Amino acid sequence: MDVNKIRNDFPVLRDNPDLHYLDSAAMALKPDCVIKACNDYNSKLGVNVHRGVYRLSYEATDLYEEARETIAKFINASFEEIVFTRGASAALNLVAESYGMEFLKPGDEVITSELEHHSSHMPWMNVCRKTGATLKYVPLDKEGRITVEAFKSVLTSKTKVVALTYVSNVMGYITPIKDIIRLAHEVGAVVSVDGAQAVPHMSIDVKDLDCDFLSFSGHKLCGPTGVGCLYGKHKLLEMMPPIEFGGDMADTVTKDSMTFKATPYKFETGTPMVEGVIGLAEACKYLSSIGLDNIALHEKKLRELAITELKKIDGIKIYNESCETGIISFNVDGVHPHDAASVFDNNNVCIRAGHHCAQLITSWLGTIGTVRASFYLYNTEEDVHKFVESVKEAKDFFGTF
Ligand code: C6P
Repeated sequence: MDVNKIRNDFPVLRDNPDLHYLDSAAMALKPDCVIKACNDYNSKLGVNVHRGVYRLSYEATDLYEEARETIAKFINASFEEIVFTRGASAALNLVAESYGMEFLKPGDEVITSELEHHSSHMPWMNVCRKTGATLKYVPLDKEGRITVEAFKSVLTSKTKVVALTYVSNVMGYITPIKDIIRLAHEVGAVVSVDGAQAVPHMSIDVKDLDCDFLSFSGHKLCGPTGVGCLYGKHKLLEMMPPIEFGGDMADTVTKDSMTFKATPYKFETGTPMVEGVIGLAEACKYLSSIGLDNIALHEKKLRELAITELKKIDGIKIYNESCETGIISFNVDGVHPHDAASVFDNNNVCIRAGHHCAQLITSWLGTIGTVRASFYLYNTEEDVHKFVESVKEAKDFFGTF
């Protein structure tokens, strides 16, 4: 992997050579090809899809639907199993609002965990309250991981839904999701996987995983904002009712009846985010051309270097030392994560601080928040050194108070 060549694909990095962007878990930067694909659609077409009876609209529709094919291939899904949403949050909510509200009843159980992002956990808390189903949590092990053994301890014949993250946005741990899916299927439960932090960083094959649903966002995989995907097994999507009604998803409407288009269109109400979808497909092609396995290895190497260097500094609490992806969550002893973050900003190091929309795990860790650095394909060893230097500065500066 030629990181310098890759960096040259990203205008933000070209224009800001001193920038150390370590916040890709929040949002990845966008390469030229993605920006160009969005611009090309806007400048050469810029018209609606599925509606116009004219050449430009047919062309836009073709691009939009070809993008669905590309994104489906990216995770080894079928065309009709890809529903476009505003992002991972909207996709995760769609599963809960549609599948959960339709099929859960009092006495049923939903399994989730304290590692979840709010967008994975809260929709099920809401649906359980409304349906009378019970929400259960996989006990985390001492490192804060979901293990297969712990999952077995909460799985029962009453389990109907399992909603778990594939990769935690705070701890970066990879959930043993394939084994969990197999066990969940043995009791007839469906599994909704939050893939927001997984799909951008590792090869995903939904058929091999056998997951029922997988949600992810475009902006974390070098794509545009405001677009994401719900993968759902076709037979499940067919059984599920739409949760939004209106333009484009309707088939026949009379004063007292309505029918809907086939899956996936019945879930895509209104004018879609056409440029977002086209840009997202381009991002999938871009990442595939570099290789997801190469990207994962690169992130791991940078993370290992960072951990080795961080461990040389006294007074740093690393919460996820054994993590296998590119995320480091830590605190400088006695320093509020936001105070520490201000030092990073002064050094042009972009990191995130706080609870990362995952309050269950921050309270499990016994803290108000963490400082989080996250690596991606365009990061370098120099980024790591500047980051470690900033940690030292934060410690020296605030440690004197
Ligand atoms: N995590 C982070 O900085 P949206 O915002 O809908 O694109 O993605 C929601 C989401 C769902 N699951 C996980 C595991 C996530 O990490 C995120 C987004 C960002 O960690 C913003 S809070």
